[in-house]
Amino acid sequence: MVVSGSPSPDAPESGPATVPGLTVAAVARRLGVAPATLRTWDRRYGLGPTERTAGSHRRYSATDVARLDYMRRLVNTGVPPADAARAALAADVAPAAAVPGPTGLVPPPTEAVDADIDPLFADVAPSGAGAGGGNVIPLPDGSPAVRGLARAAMSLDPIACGEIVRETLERRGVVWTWDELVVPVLVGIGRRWEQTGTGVEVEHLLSESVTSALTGVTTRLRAPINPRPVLLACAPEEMHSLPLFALAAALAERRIGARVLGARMPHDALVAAVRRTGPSAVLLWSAYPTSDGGAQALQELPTMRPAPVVLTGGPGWTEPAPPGVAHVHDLTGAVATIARAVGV
Ligand code: B12
Repeated sequence: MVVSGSPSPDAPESGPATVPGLTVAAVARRLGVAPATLRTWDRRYGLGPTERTAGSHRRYSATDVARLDYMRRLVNTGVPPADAARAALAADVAPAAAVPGPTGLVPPPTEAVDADIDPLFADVAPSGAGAGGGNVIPLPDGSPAVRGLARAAMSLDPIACGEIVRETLERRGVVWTWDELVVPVLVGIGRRWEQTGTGVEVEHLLSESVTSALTGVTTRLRAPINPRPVLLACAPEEMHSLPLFALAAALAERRIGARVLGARMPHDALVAAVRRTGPSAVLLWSAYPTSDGGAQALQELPTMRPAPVVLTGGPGWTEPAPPGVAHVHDLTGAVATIARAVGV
């Protein structure tokens, strides 16, 4: 089987449609992998450059690049490097095209690491590691898939992030993907930010990739079973909308239609949305405690019959829930409570 590259697997390796011999730096830029990682893969697994220039410099051929790209994708999905290398060496790859792929835009991670430590793997702390300084995302007990997603996020590779999350959504469903794959990486990234003040770009890129994968699940729902919608919104100053997309996708799997009103929902806009849609349930998310936490909005919701079930979610709700409001603690609980509210 031909696993990637140009449509013509038989194309000559140095023809105009393929990559001429590339240096390690050029391949690193193209794949978004640090040069030291490529040298390690060469030394450890024999995935090195096979071309030589007249001056006897080693250069990567188009097929070498395609093999490395295949290896990188496997590693990003959590396959152990030695297994990924074996598969890449055995694969019938098509030579990589000369035009840089989207990953060609990704700059390699910094090389400021011990040459013997593969920086791709140094990006992600080994199981049981505590601190999250420098290039490390702390992932105590991270599974291979969690480590793969963390690596893809640290490489700022939206294609790999999207692939990993979408594949897991297909295989395991929304709740498992959110609880076991996405949240551990988000928590690790948050901890790293707390300790080093760095990584907001990683946070943004991963949030966008996850949101888009979850929206893919939500938009598949064409005929919701609930005539009155579920409204999901963030408290007025709240930007952490991601859990709302996870909840909407998990509800969509149960054919419950929800409308995500997104980040920073002003009080009066929420009130207007409730009045206009007559929802069966309203959930207000707050991750970051603010002065009013959005409780004011909940007290100002219009009275209607039947009244919507009103819920709060997220660690930003530090005060007890106002009367008539229930707090949900996790995704499974939120889905179950809302399913009851819509009568399924
Ligand atoms: C992604 C992210 C962002 C993104 C949000 C993008 C988006 N579209 O959502 C951006 C970059 C915008 C952002 C901004 C900021 N962020 Co931010 N962010 C995060 C991060 C990494 C993940 C958030 C997330 O979705 N977490 C997953 C959720 C679910 O985690 P959780 O709520 O803790 O989960 C618990 C429960 O809620 C429950 N649960 C889990 N899933 C679900 C689902 C449902 C439906 C329910 C009901 C419950 C539930 O289980 C968990 C255990 O109890 C967190 C790190 C973290 N630990 O969460 C920081 C974090 C939330 N951010 C933080 C901060 C400080 C900020 C900023 C102020 C500064 C900054 N980092 O730039 C700004 C502005 C925030 C604002 N005004 O709202 C802090 C908050 C600290 C605090 N609570 O006081 C955190 C915790 C990072 C940290 N370690 O310090 N952030």
